[in-house]
Amino acid sequence: MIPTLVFYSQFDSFEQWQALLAPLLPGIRICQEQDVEDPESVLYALAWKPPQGFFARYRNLQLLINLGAGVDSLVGRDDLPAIPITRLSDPNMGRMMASYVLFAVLRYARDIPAFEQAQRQRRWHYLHPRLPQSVRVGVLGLGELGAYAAAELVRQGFAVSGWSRSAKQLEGVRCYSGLDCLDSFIADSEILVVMLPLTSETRGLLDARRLALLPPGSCFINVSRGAVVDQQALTEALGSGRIAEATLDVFDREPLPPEDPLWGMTNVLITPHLASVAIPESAARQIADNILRLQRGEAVLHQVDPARGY
Ligand code: NDP
Ligand code: OXD
Repeated sequence: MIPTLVFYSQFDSFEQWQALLAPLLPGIRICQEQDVEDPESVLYALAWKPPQGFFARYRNLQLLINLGAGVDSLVGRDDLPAIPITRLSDPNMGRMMASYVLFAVLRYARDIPAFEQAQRQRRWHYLHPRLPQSVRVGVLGLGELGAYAAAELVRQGFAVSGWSRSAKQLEGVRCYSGLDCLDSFIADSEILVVMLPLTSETRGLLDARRLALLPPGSCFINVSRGAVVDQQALTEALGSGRIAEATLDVFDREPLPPEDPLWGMTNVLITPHLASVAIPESAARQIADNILRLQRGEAVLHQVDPARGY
């Protein structure tokens, strides 16, 4: 029986991943679900958002590698045995995410939406630039990607605060932790960036009450998961202008349905869930290394804690 790695993703190129992984994993067959010859031979899975039931026939699965950072689609499923689940941990993915966040924050800090609107009206609209240190940016979630983005914002001179579950020390970032200080953290953020994983604790965390704590005229950026936010309450706050602007990469339903009111809002910038993506050229090596570690009986790296949810 040839050990097999089964691949699943609707967004990533199987051929590209196979071409990079095959030389690193001699002796392992790499294929997609439809090409699995013997389900019993599948020991490893490399998957992004596989449908429910996907794993049921792979009874010998030993390792599940998430083809991304957030594992919310993999934890708490009933088709998976209790095997290690790892995530991608790739500095290039961090850089890609940080560039998106930086772009979105700079766009607001430099009043670009106001100039875009003025241009459409052929209007010369002078707004004196603010100094970055006068702009308070709050980053919810200081994990691999959140900390990277916060560091880039610090480098640009913004007044950056960060919030996480456990207490942290990050250079240039005022760090807060725990639910007790969440309300005051939100109330102090002129630009709020959501970088939390979706877990049972964070689902709906930014509800109508908490969104109402944002300072009037604030800007909102969500690059984590749509379900961390009450999307209807967010839409209402954007409609009333209480939240002035939003950059949204993630939604509670994806693709965002054509009839969703967010599409028609001129104060909302929508991107289709691509703030950062898995990068085969830089992540293939760590995926192969983890499989080889498992084969040698060593602990795998970048393992998530299913009980914690990230
Ligand atoms: P990590 O798992 O590395 O870090 C998560 C952070 O959130 C940690 O700082 C953690 O705190 C904090 N956190 C988790 N639960 C809570 C809680 N209940 N209360 C307070 N803080 C909490 O995640 P990453 O930074 O790598 O990624 C964040 C998310 O970004 C991913 O889970 C994914 O959903 C999303 N993502 C989106 C992409 C996109 O294209 N839009 C691309 C990649 C990721 P602590 O440090 O104390 O554990
Ligand atoms: C991820 C994502 O979590 O792309 O990696 O959303």
